This record gives sequence, C-alpha cells and structure tokens, in this order.
Amino acid sequence: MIKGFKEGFLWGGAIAACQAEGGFGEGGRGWAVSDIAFYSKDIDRQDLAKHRNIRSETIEKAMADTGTKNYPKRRGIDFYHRYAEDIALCGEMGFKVFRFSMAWSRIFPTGEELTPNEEALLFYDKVLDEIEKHNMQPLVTISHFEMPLNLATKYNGWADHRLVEMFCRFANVLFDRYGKRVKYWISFNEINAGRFSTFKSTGVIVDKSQDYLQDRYQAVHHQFVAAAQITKDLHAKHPQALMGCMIARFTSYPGTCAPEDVIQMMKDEWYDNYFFTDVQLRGEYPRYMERYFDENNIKITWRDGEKELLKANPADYLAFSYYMSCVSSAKKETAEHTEGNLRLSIKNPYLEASAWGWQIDPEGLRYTLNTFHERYGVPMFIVENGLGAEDKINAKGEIEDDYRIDYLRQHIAQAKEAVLDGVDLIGYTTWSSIDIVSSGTSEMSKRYGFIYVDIDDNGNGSTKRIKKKSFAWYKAVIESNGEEL
Ligand code: BGP
Repeated sequence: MIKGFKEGFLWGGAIAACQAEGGFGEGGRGWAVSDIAFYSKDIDRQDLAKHRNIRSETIEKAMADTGTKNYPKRRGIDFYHRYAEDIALCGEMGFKVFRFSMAWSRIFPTGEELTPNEEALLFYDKVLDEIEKHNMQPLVTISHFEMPLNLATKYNGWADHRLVEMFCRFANVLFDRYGKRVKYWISFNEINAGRFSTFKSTGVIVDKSQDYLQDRYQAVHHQFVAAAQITKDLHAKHPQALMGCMIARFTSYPGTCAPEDVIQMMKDEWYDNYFFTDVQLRGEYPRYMERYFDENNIKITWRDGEKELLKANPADYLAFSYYMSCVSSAKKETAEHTEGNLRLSIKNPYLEASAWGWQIDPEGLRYTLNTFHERYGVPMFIVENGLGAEDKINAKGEIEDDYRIDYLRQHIAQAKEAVLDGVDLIGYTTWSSIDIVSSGTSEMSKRYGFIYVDIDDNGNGSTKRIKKKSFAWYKAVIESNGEEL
C-alpha cells in the first residue's frame, strides 16, 4: 500500500546559470542569448510578446552596451562568486538534490571552439564539491536558455543542423568530466519553449529567417536529434546515469463543455505539450503533428539516421515545470487573456492568479501527473514549481511569505494525491531555491526563493542573503518526507 512519497524522494530546489551566476565576461565566458534580455520598468507585463521574438537590431543594441545595469541576467545574484554560501543554505534546508545548469557560453564561449574553457570547468568542479559536501545530489540541466550568442547571430541558432554537433561536443565534455558525479541530467530546459519563446530557447532570429515558423520547428527538430544523441552518449559512458527530457507543462481545460472547446483542448495539449514528450519518450513524430506541419506548410528536413536515433534513444524520465493551468477555447481570439509562463493563456474564472497573472491551480498538478502517467508510465520529476511574488521585508527584518508556503503546500499535497493514485514520482525541486533574476521579465522583484537576496531591479542592494519564513517550513517538509505540510 502506497502511503506517500517514496523513501529517498528527491526534495530540493532549482536555479539556472543565466539567472543566477552573473560573472558576465569573467572566467572567459562568452556572450549568451540571455545577455541581451533587457529590463525596463516600462515593459507592459501583459505584452511580453516582443521579448519572445527577437530581431537583429535588438541584439546589436544590447551588445553595444557592455554594462550590467539594464541587463540583469548579466549580473544574476552573483552565484559565480557566492555559490558556496548559497549551496550551504540549501544544504541547511536539507535538500537532497540541487538543480542547476552549466553554462554553455562559459564552457564554449562562442560555441564553435573544439576544446573547452578549463577555467569554466574548474568553476563547476567547485560547485559540485559544495553540493556533495552538503550531501546533495546534483541535477544538471545541460541547456537552460543561455546558448552562446554567436551561434544565434552566425547560424540563426538551432535552425542550422551544425548546432547538433557543437552541442554534442559540449554535452560530452560534461559527461567526461562530471559523469561519475552526476546521476540526473536534463538535456534541454522546457524544450517546448521553442514554440513560444523562440529566441531564448533556440536562438532563431526573426529577420534572419525567410520563414520563421518553419525555422522554429526545424530548430526544435535539431534539439530532439541532439537530445537523442547525447542520451546515447551518456548511456555508453555512464550506464548508471539518467537523461530526462523536460517541458513546461501547459495543462489545459476546455473553456466550456461545447465539443469544439474540447477539440481545441486536445489540439492545444498536442501542439503545446505532447508533441515534445511524444518524440522524446516514444521516439517518433506523432501523426497529429505531421498533419499540423502539412496544413501549415512546414517541411522538416530529416538527415540520414535521425529516425533510428530518435527511436533507439528515448529519455529515461520525464521532467516538467508546472506553475499554472490554461484554458482552451474555439473562440480564443475573443476570449479574455492573462499572462502565463512563456505565453498567454485564456482566463479561468474559477482560479486565482499570481500578481503576474499566472493562474494558480494545485489540483491541476494532480491531473497533470496522472495524464502524463497514463500516457507514458515513466518515472517523473517535477523540476520547477513555485510562486513569483513581490516579497517585503518587515520592520523586524523578516520576510513573512505565507502566500508562498500556501502555494507550495497545496501543490505538494496534490503531488502526494497523484502518488497515491499510482504515479511514479521521483523528485520535486521548487523554483527557485533562492531569489534570482526572472526569466520572462528580467526583474528581481518577481521572487521565488526560500532565501531572499537583497538586490533590486536595478541591481542596487547589499546582495545579502536572508532566510524567509518559507525556509524553515520547507526544511520541515523535507525532514518529514512531505508528511508535515
Ligand atoms: C521557467 C524557466 C525558469 C524560470 C521560471 C519562472 O520557464 O525554466 O528559468 O525562470 O520559468 O519564470 P519567470 O522567471 O519568468 O517568472
């Protein structure tokens, strides 16, 4: 009889290099696509579309400014220098696992080098030392929204098949150096971001493409091929290691019980989610997607051996981020919309939303886990879940983030329900363990961590780390293996 989370369940938290490290230009790091993400107070939170599709002029303008002031992802939270302290705090919470990414642009500054930058590898040696010192397992994301900028400007990103080889070289350097120390890997963070936030995920630039939609899917295709190749390489080198595929799950409900809304929900689930997991777990393109490509005049170029490669090398486990749920409507043009992770969604009148408009839906997590389980039956790992909120320090110098505790408590409770339903869940890492720069808006004030970092949107502040109320709460959750919420 299953009573709750299994023994050895991997509790922890996550960060990403391009939002945490800083160290811009230090240690030989090259320009990354994340370095051009601009922060301005004037950005309309409801209209981020222009930041999801990037043109050359935006890149040129960003590169002309070599400071960090307007480009917060260049400075992060200075994890590059403060990793030991930050990791120790996670250790203090009792994390079993620490999810982070290794920056491609740090290890291969232009992406084209044949040998890696040793200084960067020494940095990740030390990061792993600290993780091990505090009895955590590392969970390494190989590509998390920070590919070398040169690969975007010179090759139009992943639209060019040569990126497959360059990426595989990078991944194999990681396997050779760290393969004995890292069991859990993720190939691409939220690989379905290519469909919504094309530039940060694939480096494809609007005006460099003759057909942007075509290039977007060709880029995703090349990422699938690269993921299959490195899964094969990892297994050959380190049979004990596991490669996860990862998507941002946009679980969707029909707007009404009208059959046309249900059909729209089915399509949204296919195009936004299942296409990406079907290819990586079943090893082939689903027929519904081939139909979509035919109807939209998209022609994917396949190279020799790719079909067999995909078929023979599915991912070992399914990782996903879950923040919110969405609504599908056949009349989506006229429906009222709200912001969401990587994309807009239609409003759900039954749900509350975060201050950024992301619709909070704990029960949707149980449903999500079960729908995935029914479809694939593979082990799953929730690698991102959390609440972005504007935390305030009170007169006593404390941060009482009860709203975050509430959000996480409800989601963990629903994850437990799914475990009782029979899903195979191996771990849960919150987004994020410590406050970092926002991926979508480059703000610091959209905070997710258990640890407050005293830096504001403009990069001012003491950089001091302060434990929030949720810190002690999460520690107790881990200690009780999710029983004490
Ligand atoms: C996911 C990303 C993360 C992260 C998170 C929260 O899409 O994988 O990098 O930042 O979303 O998003 P945001 O920071 O935009 O609130």
